[in-house]
Parts: sequence; C-alpha cells; structure tokens
Amino acid sequence: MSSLIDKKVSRRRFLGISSCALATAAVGSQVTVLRALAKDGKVGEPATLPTRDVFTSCEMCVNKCGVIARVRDGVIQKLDPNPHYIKSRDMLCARGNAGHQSVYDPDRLKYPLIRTGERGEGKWRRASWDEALDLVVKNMNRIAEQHTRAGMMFVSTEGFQEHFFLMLAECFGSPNTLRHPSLCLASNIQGFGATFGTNPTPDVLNADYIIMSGANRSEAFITPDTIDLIKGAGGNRKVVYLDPRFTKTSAKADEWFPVKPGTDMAFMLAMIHVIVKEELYDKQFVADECVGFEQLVPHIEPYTPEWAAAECEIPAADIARIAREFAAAAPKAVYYQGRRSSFFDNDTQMRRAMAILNAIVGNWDVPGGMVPNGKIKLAEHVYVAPWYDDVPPRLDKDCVTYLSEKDGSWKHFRDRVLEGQPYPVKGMMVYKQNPLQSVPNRAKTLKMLEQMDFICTIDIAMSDTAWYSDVVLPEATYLERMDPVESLSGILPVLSLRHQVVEPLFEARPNLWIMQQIAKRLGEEVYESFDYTIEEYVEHQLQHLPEAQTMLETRGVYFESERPTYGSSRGKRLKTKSGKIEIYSEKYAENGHDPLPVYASPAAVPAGKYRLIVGRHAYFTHGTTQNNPFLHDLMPENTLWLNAGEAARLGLRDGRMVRVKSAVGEQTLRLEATEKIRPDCVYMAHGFGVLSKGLSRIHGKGGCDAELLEDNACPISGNVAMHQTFVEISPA
Ligand SMILES: Nc1nc2c(c(=O)[nH]1)N[C@H]1C(S)=C(S)[C@@H](COP(=O)(O)OP(=O)(O)OC[C@H]3O[C@@H](n4cnc5c(=O)[nH]c(N)nc54)[C@H](O)[C@@H]3O)O[C@H]1N2
Ligand SMILES: Nc1nc2c(c(=O)[nH]1)N[C@H]1C(S)=C(S)[C@@H](COP(=O)(O)OP(=O)(O)OC[C@H]3O[C@@H](n4cnc5c(=O)[nH]c(N)nc54)[C@H](O)[C@@H]3O)O[C@H]1N2
Ligand code: SF4
Ligand SMILES: [Mo]
Repeated sequence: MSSLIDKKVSRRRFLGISSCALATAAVGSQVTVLRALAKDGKVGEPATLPTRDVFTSCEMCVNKCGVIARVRDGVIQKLDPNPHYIKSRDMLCARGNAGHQSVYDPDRLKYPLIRTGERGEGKWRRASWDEALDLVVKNMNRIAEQHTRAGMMFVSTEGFQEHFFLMLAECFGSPNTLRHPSLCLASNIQGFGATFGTNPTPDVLNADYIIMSGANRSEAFITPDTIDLIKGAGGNRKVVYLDPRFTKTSAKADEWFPVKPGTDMAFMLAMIHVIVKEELYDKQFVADECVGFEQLVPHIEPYTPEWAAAECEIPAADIARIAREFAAAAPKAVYYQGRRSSFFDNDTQMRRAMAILNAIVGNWDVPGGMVPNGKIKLAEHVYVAPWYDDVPPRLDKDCVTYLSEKDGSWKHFRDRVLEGQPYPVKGMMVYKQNPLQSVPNRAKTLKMLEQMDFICTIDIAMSDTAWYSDVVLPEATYLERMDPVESLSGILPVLSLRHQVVEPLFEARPNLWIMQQIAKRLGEEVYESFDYTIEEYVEHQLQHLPEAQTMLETRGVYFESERPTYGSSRGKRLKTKSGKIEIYSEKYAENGHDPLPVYASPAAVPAGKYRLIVGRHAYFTHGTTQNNPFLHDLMPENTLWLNAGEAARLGLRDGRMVRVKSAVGEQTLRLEATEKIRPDCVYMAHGFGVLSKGLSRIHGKGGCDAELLEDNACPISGNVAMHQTFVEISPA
C-alpha cells in the first residue's frame, strides 16, 4: 500500500503553494522546435507565451548545481547559475551551460523504439508506448517464469528519479540491482567508513593545507570543492597535488609531484612515519577519540621517507617536509580523499592510510578539517513491496567482503552472468547507466549483453548500451520534468528541487510515468506503490518542512543555515565497531584483511609497454556529453597522451594516428605528444570511441578506454581497478 497519505489533500495543498510560473505548460510554443527536429512532425501553430525564468537543478553530472532556466517563447534560451544555491556558489560549468542542448539535440531519443535487425545493427522501428511497454512486461514476466525473478537485473546510476527504478526492481522481486559505486567511489566509502564510520567531507573552504592524490578537481568537478579550492588560493592556503599527469589542478596547485601510479600509499605511510616519530600528531585527540594507535607505531617503522621515495619517486626530503607542514597546519589540514577510488585493487587500503593520516592530526569535525556530512531529512517513502517465494540472493553475494546489497560489484556480477552461475540472469533493465562505456573490458560487457534474452534501456540519448538493447524508452530530459526533492548531504546540506522547465518534446516521458506504466502491467499489487503524481510525492517529502516548500519556490534551494556546524559528532559514538575512530581495524582482521594498511608495490610496467591511466575532461561527463553539440564543438575527439620524449624515441609524430593494444582490446586514436605526463604512462580522456551510430557527431571519433581496460577489482569493496592495464603503442 502506498504511504502517500491523503492524496486529495496533498495534491490541493501542493498546487496551492506551487502556483508559480512553472505550472504553466509550454506545449504550444515548442512546435517550431518540434518541427525542426521531427521528420514527421505535424504540429499546430506556435503560440506566444510569456517569458519565464524557472529554478531547476542541473543534471549534466552528479553535482546537481543550481540553475535558472531562461525560457523565451517556450524555448529554453539560456541556463544561468542560481545565486542562492550555496552548493554551487553561483556558477555553472561548460556542461551545465550546454544542458539545454540535450533537449534540442536532433540526436535525442524521441519515441519508444523496438529493435528490428540484429542487436547492435541499428535497425529500429518506432513503436507506441503501449506496444513497447507491453513487450517489456511480457519479457520481464517470461524471464521470471523461466529463471526466477532474480533472472532480471536492474542497472542504474544515481539521479533524482532513480528511486522509482529501484522500487520497480524491488516490487518486481529481483535482488539484482547493479549501480555505479563499484565503478566509482565504493573503496572510498569503505576505507573512510571503516575508520570514521562515515565518509566525511573535507572542509576545503577553510583548510590551510590540502593534499590531493589524483583528485583532479579543476577538471573533474565536485561542487563546491572545485570553486573553494580556487577561492582559498593566494592566502594561507597551500595545495599539494600528486598526479602522474600535469592537469589543470597541477597548474593551480602550489606543489605538484608526478607520482608513480599506484604508489600514493607509500607517500602516506611515510608521512605517518614522520608525524608519529617526530611526535607531531595530536596526542590528546588520539588518546580520546581513536583506537589502535599503539599498533600503528610499530607498523609504520619500516615506512621511512627514504624507503617511500624509491617507491613513489617523490624526494624523501619533500615527503618529510610536507608531513611536518601538514601537521603544523592541522587541524586545518586535510588529505582530500576525492571521489573516484577505482584506481588500483588496493584502493580501500590506500584510502584507509589517507583516513589514518587525517585522524592522527586531529582534524576531525573542526573548521578546515574532515567534517561528517549533514543531511536534511525528508519524509520517508514507505511502500510495501509484494513478497515472492523462492527468489535466490543477489548473484554476486559473497564475492567480496563488504558488498553493498544495493549497489553490487559490476566486475563480479558480470563474471557470474557469463558463467551462468549460481543461476542464469537473462534480462536487463537499464536506467541512466551506460555499462558499455563505464565498465572496464567492453568485449566482456558485450558478451554479457549477447547472452541476455531481453534488454530494455531507458535513456535520453542513443547510448552504446541503448544501441545494443531490444527496446529503447525515451525519458524526458531533466529540463522537461519535475523530479522528487533531493537531499544533498555535505558540510552545508541543501534540498534541491528540479522544477519542470518545458513540456517534454516528442513522446519522451518522465521515469515515474514509465515506471507507473510498467507497474500497472505487472499488476495491482505492484502498481499500488507507484500510484501518485510527482507533485503529491514532493508534497509528501516536504510535509514537515513548510519553510522548505516556500524557499524552494522563491529561491530554488533550501538550506537550514548558511554557516556550517562543526563538532556535532564530538562525544558521540561513531558508527564503527568500537564507536571511536579506528586506526587499527579489528573488523578487517576478523575478515582476513590487513587491519592496518600494508604497502605492496604495483606490478612493474613491462618493457616496451605503458601503463594506461584514465580520467575525465572538464567538458564531458563520463561517456555522456561528448555528443552534445556545444561541447562537441569544443573538443571533437580524445587523444592518447604520450610523453614527448617517448614519442620521439618511438618515432611517432604528434597528431598522427596510433594503435593502442592491451591484453583485452585494441583502439586507434590520435597521438598527443606532451611533456604533461610521466614517461611510463599513457592517458586518454574517458568516453569516446562509441559504438552507437545514434551519437552521430562522435561516432567513429577517438578511442574507448573501456575497450582497453582489464577488469580487476578490490577484494574488500568490489570496486574495479582501472589503472592496472598495460598497453603497447604502434603506428596505425
Ligand atoms: N574507463 C572508464 N570507466 C569509467 C570511468 C572512467 O573514468 N574511465 N569513470 C567511472 C565513474 S567514476 C563513474 S561514476 C561511472 C559512471 O558511469 P555510468 O554509471 O554508466 O553513468 P554515465 O556514464 O553518466 O551514464 C549515464 C547514462 O545516462 C544517460 N542519461 C543522462 N541523463 C539522463 C536522464 O535524465 N535520464 C535517463 N534515463 N538517462 C540519462 C546518458 O545518456 C548515459 O547513457 O563510470 C565509471 N567508469
Ligand atoms: N567534468 C567532469 N567532472 C566530474 C565528472 C565527469 O565525468 N566530468 N564525474 C564526477 C564523478 S562521478 C567522479 S567519481 C569524479 C572523479 O574525480 P577524479 O577522481 O578527480 O577524476 P579523474 O579524472 O577520474 O581523476 C583521476 C586523476 O588521477 C590521476 N591518476 C591516475 N593514477 C593515479 C595514481 O596512481 N595516483 C595519483 N595520485 N593520481 C593518479 C589521473 O591522471 C587523473 O588526473 O569527478 C566528478 N566530476
Ligand atoms: S558541475 Fe557542471 S555539469 Fe555538474 S551539475 Fe554543476 S553545472 Fe551541471
Ligand atoms: Mo564517479
């Protein structure tokens, strides 16, 4: 039964408070746009509609920055930053500015499509929603009958409407949800969680000393950190940055070290060595708030700066100096943990070393330190999923020690699907994820898709994964729908509401509508959990926060205070086994993992090969915005960065095409001979080399890193390891 109590009252009240301009539909006004984009668009005459400015939030990446959409004659002319939105500090990045192109791009998904040719051949026919949805549900039910309900997997990435998709999985009765964390931040959550009981936020704005290992904040944006890093510059602030590449963050840092990939932990352990040996740690804090310091002391004995220098290629004197400077600046000093922790298969332990370094200087929950996240509570959505007997546990259960039941581990899950063990998974629903680009070893992902009896993808564009599906359902883009309120945690937590800016073009529909249609077809018991409008849902979420309703209307954001609160965790039990900060982890020891981080050198680069490292570009979100007309203009393809000295040695000129070959795949792309990378590595920006011809601007351009990457994973968190692949380079 749905818990959205007293729907009639809710709806009336909600409409009462939201009598803003946003409620005005703009259907008629979009006809010119429709005509321009639709080959067969027979639509009525344009109507003149008032100019409107609409508060919404960006969904071009994970940050959800605050946006004001400027609508003129029913068409979004421009997206501007929302000055009230404290998280994004009155800024939008290039992608945020280009967001309306996802609405007006002729390549966007317009109608439900059913495959007519072979998978991946690109032959489709336009279908009605009814026909497409009937086909989806018929296949879901058939697969459940033949293989149990766990035979359907549900693949998704976070977004304001993901909740409804995860609900569908649960109400359908499959435990097999597979989300992005095991490609992204699972090791970070695990390593910091094991130490602090939570993954805190570094207080970048107020820190005097910041060390970052490969968190490329000037290109891989996290708001407000990216902006705050720049804001603090020039004052007391010092930023030390470790990256095998000279990135934009290197350019902005006070000191940059081209660290040897996979050796950051040696640098951290040596810093701990210096801080402990020279008694620079916060003795009182360690005594009061931490457990396991006494085990740390003998543990770090061998990890001297001289030892570390040979591993990470950062001079011993610099390591010792940085350790002393860091401790002196503490507690306003942070080792910034970043977000993506899918670098090496020891990433969880590397993050543990980082967390311990933070802990011993006593930077916990103070200005300029590591601050546990605040979060504004929304009313919970309680629903009752039907109960089904005989559904086996998740396919990848027990593959790694700390598997998230909600997120799973992509690497292990895919291996098990391919093995068909312990049971077959034959159907796949995909929402807002693109595993053909985002999961290492694309050939394996293609094999996994090949063995599926049915694949349905819900997207806004013809992603590679959509291209290999049987049914493609067009979701309305973020500017065409209203979404649930999202509670964004952080040092300054906010509530964000995505107002609908324009009506959906063509036949695109919001995910809630799509889920409702599927739920209806699955039966009354499932549909009950989906039976409300988005307005009612929002009303329910905010029922205890009338002031939030008002502020979301008048300012497009809600926050309780403009000032952070520090120290709220002091004197309270942390969510660790001991209730304290765990330098030594008994939990890890019990599960056969190192209770303190033990260093092992990464595999050496074989002669004649290079280590492939990957990462993102400021213009692109993973593999998704490369085809955006505005962003494509800025950068039409990716290149392979190779150190200029190495390129000369190999006789390869800058700008020529090269073949890159790993143990699992091969790609051809243009060479960029540059001094900005170590001689033992090559780098390519993520997200090119697409398979889909539905991304017409970029098809055939650049190379795909997922094709080249081997699939390794961390045994503790199940996070993939993306920087353990070696490649050969030859002229193409
Ligand atoms: N090789 C390599 N792989 C990587 C990474 C890397 O750097 N290199 N980075 C990793 C990281 S950190 C992450 S977080 C993951 C992310 O990878 P994924 O979890 O796959 O997420 P995205 O690549 O953002 O894919 C999002 C998909 O959603 C679609 N989409 C966008 N907006 C909407 C919408 O409003 N509705 C719907 N239905 N669909 C929408 C896009 O068109 C795209 O197809 O990739 C990981 N994989
Ligand atoms: N523009 C843009 N911003 C984004 C995203 C996006 O797609 N585009 N995605 C968001 C998401 S989901 C995430 S998870 C974050 C990711 O944020 P980051 O993790 O900061 O981003 P990446 O570009 O993946 O950064 C990896 C960097 O690590 C370096 N590196 C590689 N190996 C090593 C190593 O062993 N040691 C060290 N010290 N450095 C190494 C690489 O050269 C690269 O510069 O970005 C977020 N912000
Ligand atoms: S960082 Fe850029 S793309 Fe991401 S939400 Fe903010 S404006 Fe949008
Ligand atoms: Mo990520």
